[in-house]
Amino acid sequence: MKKTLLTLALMVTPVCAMADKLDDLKAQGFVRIAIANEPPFTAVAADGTVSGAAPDVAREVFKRLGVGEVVASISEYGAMIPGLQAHRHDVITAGLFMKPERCAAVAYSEPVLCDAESFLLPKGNPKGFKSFADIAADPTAKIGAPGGGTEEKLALDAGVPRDRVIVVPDGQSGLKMLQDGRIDVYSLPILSISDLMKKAEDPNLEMFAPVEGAPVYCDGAAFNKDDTALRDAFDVELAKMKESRDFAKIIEPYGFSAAAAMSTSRAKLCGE
Ligand code: 6CS
Repeated sequence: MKKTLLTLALMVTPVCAMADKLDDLKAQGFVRIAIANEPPFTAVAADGTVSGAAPDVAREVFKRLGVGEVVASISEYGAMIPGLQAHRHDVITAGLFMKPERCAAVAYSEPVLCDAESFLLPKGNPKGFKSFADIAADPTAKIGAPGGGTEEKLALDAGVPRDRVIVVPDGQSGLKMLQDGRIDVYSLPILSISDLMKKAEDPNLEMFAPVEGAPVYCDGAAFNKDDTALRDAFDVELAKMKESRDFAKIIEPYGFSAAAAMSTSRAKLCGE
């Protein structure tokens, strides 16, 4: 008898866990998302309106789960996972690319936004930078990249010394630092650099993409490891949206490819 009760208790716990967290969010009326404000992945307008492909997908998924609003807080990429683990937000929806070391720390959804890497450079690419290794090989070159971000790690892993990898808080700062000659190259995903160039309208700049030797990355919504049941509920709705093309209708106007996200999986991207 006792064994049966214990088995029953273990069987219902996961459902209760999801029910508790999702019920909490429903009762709260909103879900707290971490974003970076890096268009077109994430964007915050002057009036505080939150958009961008990642928050738009999350807003629609959570609406279908019965949570009507998203409340966003801007965070540096390197601070997003610690913030999630400290329960300062409920989910990261920011283009936080899936990589094994991150997959070990959070519970990712299935893939949402995929992109390759790029360099923003002076016109003519005078130093001929095509890869992070090229930057490492030039002892005078300084590269700007987001703190705790993928491009910072790619530069360090390619052998660029720490003092030549400059942490840049946001796109506008990176653009200005490049224009002022304080860095020789600024690296972000292709769509982010494209957005910056479009807005800068600066004929003295050019983009090199895709960066040679850097993979195509995809993000997912990143949940606390304790919230895998909520993550699974998110994935059910995401899969329905992918199937019905509602997913494509949200992300493709931003320049992202639904097919790219649907051609891969969390298991592959996390190296499971
Ligand atoms: O996941 C990351 O680390 C990268 N993701 C985006 C969308 N921009 C830069 C950042 O390094």
